[in-house]
Amino acid sequence: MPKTDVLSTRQVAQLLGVGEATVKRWADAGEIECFRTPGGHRKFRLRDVTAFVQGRKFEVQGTLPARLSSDASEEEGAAVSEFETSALAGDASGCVAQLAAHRLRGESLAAIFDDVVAPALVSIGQRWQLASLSVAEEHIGSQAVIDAIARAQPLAEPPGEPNRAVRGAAVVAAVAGEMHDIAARMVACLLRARGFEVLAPLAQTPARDLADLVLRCRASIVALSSTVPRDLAELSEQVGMAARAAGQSGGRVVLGGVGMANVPLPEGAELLRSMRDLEAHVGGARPQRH
Ligand code: B12
Repeated sequence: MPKTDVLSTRQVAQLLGVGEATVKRWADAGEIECFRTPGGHRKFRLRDVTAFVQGRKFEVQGTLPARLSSDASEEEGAAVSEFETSALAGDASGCVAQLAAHRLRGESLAAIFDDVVAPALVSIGQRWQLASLSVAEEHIGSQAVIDAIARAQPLAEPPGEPNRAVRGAAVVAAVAGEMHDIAARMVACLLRARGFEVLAPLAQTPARDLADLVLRCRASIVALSSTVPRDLAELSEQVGMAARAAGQSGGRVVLGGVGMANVPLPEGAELLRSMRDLEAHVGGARPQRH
């Protein structure tokens, strides 16, 4: 089994939203499988954690969620609607369990974000637009997704070791006026897992503040998101400021989201379409420690 499928007690605790002492108690009681390192630390296989999450403790209904696969769109649709159902029930634990199960099948978290989480949110948005969901229901769904992304951090990280940032700082934000920050949260999660020290002001970050932050932390990467189309001149100015600030410390800017589609790209900026593109951009392999 690849090492990336082994989690520490801390990571399992984060994943399940409980304290480390609780995880240790469950492990010692045999409720969740674990093994010990030569140093005596408990380690957990992702599949055992998933089995536990899907078991009685978190009351996730049914078996593993539908499989993700590019040539099985029907199953992919089922995976999306299962995720959407859990989100709309406010069941962040159920969402996490599904993310864990897809990871368990070997999907990257980036791919799961692109193929399951984002489409589930689009569907929620469509239902809200058609008034088949109330604003309150939409808010419950998006909040469950936000909670699940936070708790999914261990699924993104190469597990089993403490995360020591060695690739410099990353600033992750949604552009000025943009309240949609779920894509930015996904980006933050993935960059953190790749060894960046992430500063994430997220929603509605004013252009000037963003540029100051980029300069102050000498960001090596700045990720900006715009979920909805907005004033192109303002957007272009904001992206330009971020690119100039990043350029001063040799950093680069990556942009994403439908709202960024037509923005002119300054030097040092690149438009990415997806979380998969982001993974490819920053490289899958974790850097060497020193
Ligand atoms: C959740 C949600 C909200 C939440 C946001 C909560 C939050 N913290 O983010 C709340 C309730 C606050 C909200 C508010 C509003 N919303 Co809203 N919202 C949504 C919803 C359902 C999901 C948005 C989302 O998170 N999508 C998931 C992300 C991950 O998807 P994505 O942005 O496409 O990102 C993918 C790629 O583009 C890429 N990507 C994106 N950014 C980046 C960045 C980088 C660096 C990289 C590498 C990749 C990348 O990767 C992602 C994964 O594949 C959408 C539905 C939809 N179709 O998206 C409506 C939607 C976006 N909202 C809409 C509207 C109208 C509004 C409001 C104006 C409603 C109102 N009247 O108040 C306000 C706008 C507030 C503002 N000023 O921004 C409309 C926008 C229509 C339009 N095109 O103009 C939508 C489309 C709903 C609809 N069907 O009508 N919303």
